[in-house]
Amino acid sequence: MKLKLYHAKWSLCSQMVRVALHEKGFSYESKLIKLCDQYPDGENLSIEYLNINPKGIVPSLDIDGEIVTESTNIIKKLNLLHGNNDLDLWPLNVDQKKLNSWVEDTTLTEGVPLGKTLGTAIPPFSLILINFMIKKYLTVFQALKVFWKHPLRDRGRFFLIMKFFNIQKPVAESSYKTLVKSLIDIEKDLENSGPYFLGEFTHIDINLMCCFHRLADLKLEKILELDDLPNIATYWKLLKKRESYKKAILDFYGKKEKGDILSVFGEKDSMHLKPLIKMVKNLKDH
Ligand SMILES: N[C@@H](CCC(=O)N[C@@H](CS)C(=O)NCC(=O)O)C(=O)O
Repeated sequence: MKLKLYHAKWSLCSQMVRVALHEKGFSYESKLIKLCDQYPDGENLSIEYLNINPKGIVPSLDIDGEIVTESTNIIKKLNLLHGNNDLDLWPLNVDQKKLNSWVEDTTLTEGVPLGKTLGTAIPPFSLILINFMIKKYLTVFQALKVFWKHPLRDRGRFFLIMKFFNIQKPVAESSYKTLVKSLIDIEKDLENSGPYFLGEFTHIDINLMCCFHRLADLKLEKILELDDLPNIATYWKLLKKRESYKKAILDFYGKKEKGDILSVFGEKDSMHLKPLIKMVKNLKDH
């Protein structure tokens, strides 16, 4: 069986699929796509890529000529195939309803308003970097081209606005509550399970590994290390120890990714860290 993954280095949904591929023990051909919000020559809007994924987003997986899109679909599909590792990401002995709803809530799903679920509450915090990259790498003409060409109209519009304005602060602030509530729910759920979210390692641990890692990228990792959320602190340490964390996430950071993060944050924490920690303390007692 031949697998070809179309993905981006710094893309949450691509990370999820790469972790799944690694965990299941699949080797694959890698086709890195330069995204239009990070590179002037956005390959995700090229005719070639739009023939693969008409929405112009990554990841997409070619399985022997069949194109599968949407990270959750891809991971579910991979789970039905046999890789070198005997690992079931959807084991029948775990609560399927819970697994399904948590996986849904930790995926970036079109149509779900930003900030409604954990999966859509994290991208607003990523905007600080996207805002920076659009301003740095795209000319006005290129930003207009993205606006014009992007099949997802809202994204094209969003990217164009970001060329001129810094919108990340208010958008991130509107996601505080969902992020904090989700962390408190995870903390409570871990109380009765462990070491992984539903006991054994499943699809939800992949999504949470990538969501938590994104918080670390955005200099919010301290929120995962609080005395108020001790189960999350232990769980996050465990996730980081998995080989897939290094091979499918960390190893994909090059000079550009590291440089952009450093340019935006320097050695400082995120401006959102303190208010978020305060909110954890307030909401945890209720
Ligand atoms: N629901 C999709 C979301 C995919 C998605 O939004 N991918 C982002 C990267 S994480 C992307 O391609 N962004 C580039 C763009 O929108 O132009 C999935 O889970 O695969």
